[in-house]
Amino acid sequence: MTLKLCGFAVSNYYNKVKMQLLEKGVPFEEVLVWASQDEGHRARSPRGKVPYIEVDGRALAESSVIAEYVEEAYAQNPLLPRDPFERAKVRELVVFLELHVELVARRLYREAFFGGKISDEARAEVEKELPRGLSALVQLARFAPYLAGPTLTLADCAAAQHLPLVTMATKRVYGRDFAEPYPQIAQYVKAMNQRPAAQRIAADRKENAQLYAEKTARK
Ligand SMILES: N[C@@H](CCC(=O)N[C@@H](CS)C(=O)NCC(=O)O)C(=O)O
Repeated sequence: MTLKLCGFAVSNYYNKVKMQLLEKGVPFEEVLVWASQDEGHRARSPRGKVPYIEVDGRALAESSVIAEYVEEAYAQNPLLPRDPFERAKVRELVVFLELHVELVARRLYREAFFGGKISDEARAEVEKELPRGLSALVQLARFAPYLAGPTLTLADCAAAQHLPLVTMATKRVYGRDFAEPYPQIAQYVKAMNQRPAAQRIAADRKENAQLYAEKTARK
């Protein structure tokens, strides 16, 4: 049965899983589902978030858990190295990206992308914490040419979605790109954007952005 990827194409977490599926060549069907607290949605994704996947009528939430499932269920084009320590190094990158980069930068999104305003306190905290997260990431990343070394891994599927938003959000909120001290980040994002998987994701995101804007305006 075809794996169903549920969510919407503007979501970077959704696109992280989508990139993995495309890069591995796993057949999947996309199902448009908005994040919501509806009971039906929460029955599949308990915090009302996206993405989740459906396999044989069973649901699985949390992008990192989904990513691990996909690696185990589909052996082709592996995105985790064989060596246990190297596998753990890829997971370390994914965790740093999520905890110390995405979740910090995310506090800016309301002001950067949704016409809201963030508190002075949040603004100051992100200004302190995000450079630390980026510096930690750059310390771990190899950019050779991929994040974990010579081959594409799950860390790239995450980074290709998370890193561009750091640049966009910090430029909008602070008027400067917090990733600028690390030119390797911009170079890497540019190279990742050339990949056919990334190009499809960008085209789908653009198409979904209109619908998403209409939906947000109706709220
Ligand atoms: N930890 C979750 C985060 C997913 C997430 O935050 N998704 C966003 C869309 S990018 C969402 O559903 N937001 C709606 C909400 O938080 O209510 C994962 O890795 O899947």
